[in-house]
Amino acid sequence: MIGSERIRQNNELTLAAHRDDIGHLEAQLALRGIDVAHVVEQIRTFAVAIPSWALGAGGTRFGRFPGPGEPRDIYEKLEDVAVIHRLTGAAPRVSLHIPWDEPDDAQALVERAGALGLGFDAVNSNTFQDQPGQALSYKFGSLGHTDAGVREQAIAHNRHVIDVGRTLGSKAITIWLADGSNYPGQVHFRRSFERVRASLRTICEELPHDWRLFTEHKPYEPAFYSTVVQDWGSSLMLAQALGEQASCLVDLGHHLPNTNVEMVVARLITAGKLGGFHFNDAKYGDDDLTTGSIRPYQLFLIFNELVDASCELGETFRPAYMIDQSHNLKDPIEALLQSVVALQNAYARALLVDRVRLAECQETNDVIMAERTLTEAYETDVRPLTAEARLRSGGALDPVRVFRDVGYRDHLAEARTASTYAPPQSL
Ligand code: LRH
Ligand code: MN
Repeated sequence: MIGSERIRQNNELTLAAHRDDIGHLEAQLALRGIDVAHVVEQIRTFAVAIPSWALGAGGTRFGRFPGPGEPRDIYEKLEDVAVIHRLTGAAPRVSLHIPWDEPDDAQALVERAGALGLGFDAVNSNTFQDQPGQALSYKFGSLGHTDAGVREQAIAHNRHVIDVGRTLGSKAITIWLADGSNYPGQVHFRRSFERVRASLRTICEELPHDWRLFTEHKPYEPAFYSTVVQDWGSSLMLAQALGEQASCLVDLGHHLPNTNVEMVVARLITAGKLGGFHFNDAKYGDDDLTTGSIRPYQLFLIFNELVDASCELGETFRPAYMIDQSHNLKDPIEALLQSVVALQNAYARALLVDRVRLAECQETNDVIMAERTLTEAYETDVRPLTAEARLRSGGALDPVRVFRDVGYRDHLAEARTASTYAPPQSL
C-alpha cells in the first residue's frame, strides 16, 4: 500500500512547489555561505529508533482509548515501523522492551525485520513491574532492593534481556529503574544507591565487549518522594563507576520544570558520558508527548549542543537516538511520523548555525549577536531541506499526508480484525 510508486505519485502533487522552495532557500543560504546540497546529505545521515511500545494506543491511569488497527504482535509492530522508515528514510531501527515484546523466536524476528529493511537498537529491561509467576516482587525496588534475592532476580532478568538483544543484533541495553520511595525515612539514600551501583556493576561486567549500557534518570513516578537514579548527577556517578561501556541516557521528559536540559546534555558530553536519548516532549511531567510539539526551541538547543560536539569530536561522538512516547489521543504512526520530521528539522536548523561567528560572539561577550546567530538558524524554515532529504532517500515530502491519503490506518483497521490476517510478504 505504501510502495515507492504511491509515494512518488503523492510527492508529485507538491513537487513543483517544493522545487521553488528549495531554489529560494538555496539562494538565501548561499548568501550565508551555506551549501544546501551538503546540508541535505548530512540530514540524510540522521536516524532515530522507534520504540516498540509506542505503536499501540498508550494510556494513563485514568484510561486508555484503543484505536483501530492496532498492532497485535511484534511482527505487526515491525510493519508499522517499516512504514515510518519508508516514508521518512530515517527510522531504520526498533527499540524493544522485554518482556512486553519478548519474541517467541528471536531468529525469526531478525529475519522478518531484515526483510522489512529494519534492525534493532537498544533493548530495554523491565524490573518496574511484576510478571505472572515471578518469584519475588519489585514492589520495594529491584536492583536496589534491600533483599539480595530480589536484586539477583533483577540482575538475572537483565542478563536475559542482553541475551535476547544479542540474538537480535542489538548493541546496547537501557536500564530505567522505578526504585525509590514515597515517604521520608522509607529508604536509606546512600545504601539504596550503593546497592543499585553494585547490581549494575555485576550486569556491566557480563556485558558483551562491544555493547553499551545506558542508565536512564527520572526525578519521580512511580516513586513520589525519592528515586534512586533521580537526576543526571546520579546517573553520571553510576556511569563513571561502571566504566568505559556505561553512559547516560537523557529522556527529555525526565527533568523537573525549567531544567536547562540542553546544558545537562553539554555536561554529559564534557564528561564523555552522553550515551543517548529518549526523545519526546512535555509541558509538566513525564508526559511523553510528540517530540517538538511543546518546546521546539529546547529541541533545537539540544541539537545545537550535539552538532557543536560532533564538529569537535567527530566519529567517536555517536549518541543513540531513540524516541520514547505514549500516544493517548493521536494515531501512533502519524505521531511518530511527526516526531521523526521534528527531529530532522531540529537537526537541520542546528546544522545552519554559523559556529565560527557564534564562538567569536561568545568569546567577546557580544550577547545580542551570539543570540542572533542561534535564532537566525532557528528561525530559518528548514522544512524544504528535510523534505528534500526524505525525497532523496525515496521517502515522502510530507509523510503524514501520504499516510492519510492512502488510507493506511483504514487498511490496518480492516486487516487487523480479520482472524485470517496474514502478514504481507513485502510492503
Ligand atoms: C520511564 C521510561 C523508560 C521506559 C518506559 C517505557 O518513564 O521513560 O524509558 O522503560 O518509559
Ligand atoms: Mn524513557
